[in-house]
Parts: sequence; C-alpha cells; structure tokens
Amino acid sequence: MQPVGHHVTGGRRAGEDLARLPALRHRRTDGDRRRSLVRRAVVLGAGVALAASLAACSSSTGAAGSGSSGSGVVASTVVVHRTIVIETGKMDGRPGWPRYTPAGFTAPAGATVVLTIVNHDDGTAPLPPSSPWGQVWGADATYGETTGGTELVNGSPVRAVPNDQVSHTFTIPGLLVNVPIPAAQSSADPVTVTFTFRVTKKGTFTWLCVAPCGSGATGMGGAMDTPGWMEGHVTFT
Ligand SMILES: [Cu+2]
Repeated sequence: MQPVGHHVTGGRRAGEDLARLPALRHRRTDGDRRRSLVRRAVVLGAGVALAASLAACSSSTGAAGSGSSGSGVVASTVVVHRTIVIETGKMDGRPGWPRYTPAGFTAPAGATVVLTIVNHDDGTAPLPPSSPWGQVWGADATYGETTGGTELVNGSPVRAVPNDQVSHTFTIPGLLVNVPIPAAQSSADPVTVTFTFRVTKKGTFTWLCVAPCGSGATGMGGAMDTPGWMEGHVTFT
C-alpha cells in the first residue's frame, strides 16, 4: 500500500518536529475525540451511505451548535463570493502545517456561493486509490445544490482530481459537499479552484480536509488534528 501523508516538497517532516514540542501539543477534549472519529470515518468511508449518515448526524447536532434545525428552504437570487487561501507551513509560520485561512465564512442561506480556494501548497497528500474524496460532490437536495457537479481548476471544469494528485479537500459532510484541491505548481504559482453551490438551509456546518496532509506516520496529526487549520465552520444565516 502506498504510504499516506507523504508530502513531496512541502516539508511535512519539519512540522513533525514542532508537533513534538509540549507547548504546541493539542489538548484533546471530548469534542476533539468526536471530531477525530468523524474525520476518521470520513477518510475511511467509501460511499454515499456513510456521508448521508454523517449528514444526518451533523444536522441533528447542529454541528457547531447553532440552529440547523429545519428552518426550511430559503429562496434567494443573491450571489456572494468567498475566498479561502491554503497557505503552506512556511507561509503561515509553522513549517509542515498547511492552513486554510480564513477557516470558514458566513453567507446568506439560499444565496449562490461562488467559493474560490487558492492553494499555494505544492505537495500532495494522496488519497487511497478507492477513496471517493477525489470526486466533486454536490450538496444533497435537502440542503441546496451545486452547479453542474463540477469545480473549476484554473478555469477548467473537472468532476474529479486524481486521488494521487490531491493536496487537500474542502469537505462539508453535513451538506454532502466535497471539493478536492490539486497541488500548486509551486508556492509562488498557486492553483485556483472555484466551486459554486447554494445552501437553502440555515445553520452552521463543519468543514474539514480529508486528505492526510498533516504530520505523523498517518498524516493525520498536526494541522489535521487542530481546529482552525484543516477544519473549521461555514454558517448560513
Ligand atoms: Cu489538508
């Protein structure tokens, strides 16, 4: 089996050294454990059934605790643009720890969201060959819809990124959204991914990266295990 978490040029090993420093260690709480379990289930899962059960779980618990309790479908013709940058560990000052910044956004429920993700990370974090997370997933019809089931990679529409070329993913289990992100040419020559979707339900939902881009033997430590780095929230009001 191919090793996961191997980063071709991103200096993940440096991140591991930092992760060993006690001051930087992430203290685990019950919430962390639950998140970690969800992440593990997402990473290991291989089908829609799992994601559907995660969606049910996420919506019933309200993800971050704010009202996603069936506010119904919201109609809107508003279009909003949101941009998130994936910084390399060198850029964010913590080598080996790539980071989505900001770690989330707020948008009006029902609005069409044009989400642009600019990835400066030139390393891959390959997904297992059978993993479904290299594919673009649209939102479940209960919550909203995506445009065409595609994303634009540097302007070209694709339905998937080859699993061995995935650098990160922007995955919202509670909305059945998955945006695979390929690696940049170099940190100075980022790749731009644009994904258009609409969420017709109010609430706060967790997003996470399911590619093993963190530190440690599994690639699931460090940035992958620290909220605000490879995990955050999106809110629809
Ligand atoms: Cu990642």
